[in-house]
Amino acid sequence: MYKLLSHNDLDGVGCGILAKLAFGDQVKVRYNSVSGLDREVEWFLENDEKDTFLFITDLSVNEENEKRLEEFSCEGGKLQLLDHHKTALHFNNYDWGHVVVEDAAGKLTSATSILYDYLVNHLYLEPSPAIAEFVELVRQYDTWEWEKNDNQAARRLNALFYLISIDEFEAKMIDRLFSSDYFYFDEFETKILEMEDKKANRYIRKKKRETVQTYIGEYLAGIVYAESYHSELGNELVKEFEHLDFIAILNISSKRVGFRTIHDHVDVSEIAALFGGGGHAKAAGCSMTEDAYQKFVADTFPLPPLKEDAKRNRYNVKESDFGTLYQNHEEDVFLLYKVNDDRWAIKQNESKLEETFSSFEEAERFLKRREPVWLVRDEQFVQYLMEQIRK
Ligand SMILES: [Mn+2]
Repeated sequence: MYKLLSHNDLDGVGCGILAKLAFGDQVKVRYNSVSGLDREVEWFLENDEKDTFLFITDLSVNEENEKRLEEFSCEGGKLQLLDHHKTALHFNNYDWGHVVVEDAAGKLTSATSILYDYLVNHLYLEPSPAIAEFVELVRQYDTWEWEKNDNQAARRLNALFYLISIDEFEAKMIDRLFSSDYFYFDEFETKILEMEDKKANRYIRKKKRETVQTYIGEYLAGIVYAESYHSELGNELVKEFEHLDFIAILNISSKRVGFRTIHDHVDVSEIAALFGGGGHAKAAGCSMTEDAYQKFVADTFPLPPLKEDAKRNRYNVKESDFGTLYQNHEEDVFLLYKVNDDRWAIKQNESKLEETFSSFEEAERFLKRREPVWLVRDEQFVQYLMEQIRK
């Protein structure tokens, strides 16, 4: 018999699917959270048959279980830990540990891709184009390579994983990988994925209209409350409001804050660290401490939301010869216009601001960082120009 203990995300369940393709009903699979694995390992060591071959994938055990597993191995127990997290590299010191972060070709690995290679090399599993494609989608999702490659199939595979139960997902994938020459989404899945995309887009459009801006230290942040679609929402907001240094997504019910940026001058893991959190340079998070609550929630509560720039204008467009018109919540209007070949200026209502700028972008950035302003619609722009002529 075989037993596989794996993570309960797409990559972890990808491992379970491969194990079932290889070993059929000879393998028992259990999916765990990061914190739940150690209990399962203890249960295995105390209760399972001594000749059961244990696989641990996409997760690693604590120090105590590390020792107990080494004892188990020395006493003739069969086990294999396969992982791709940097923090697990020390398991390579054991005969039963195999941790690879990057493969020989320099590609980032996932637990599913490592287990696939392992099963094929040990002749437990016949390789096939359908399985290889599935493994590659999981790998791209888990390593975030899908974003760079705009691999929508990888994104959709993960979305499907969360739309149906793990049991259903497993059964569908096993059946498909077993019987098909290539990987595909069936008609029903395509339909629910389309609906899910539409729902996400509606949610994100609504959230764009609820974002406020404020300074957090020296950085200008966009702040929004959201419980779902965090990564898609973060991506959309950083693109829509380019003048912001980063986006903070507040989840009040889980008392978490997520940070996202695309700008190289900001490292959001440093911002998260100010509130006891951490992460990567472009995406990070922290718990909602009292300090974070004060800055992100209490202090920003009275602020009016940002408005999106008018999108379908023909006349009031950036760098127009007549100038470009913006407005704030107090109904002040701002005309951004070219003074001469290389200077740009801003007129607030009837008075010109002192500052001048070397480019349109610089002037717009200055304006948008000072307070929420948005590009007004054509009708308002034309009316404004007519009034100016009358004067
Ligand atoms: Mn993984």
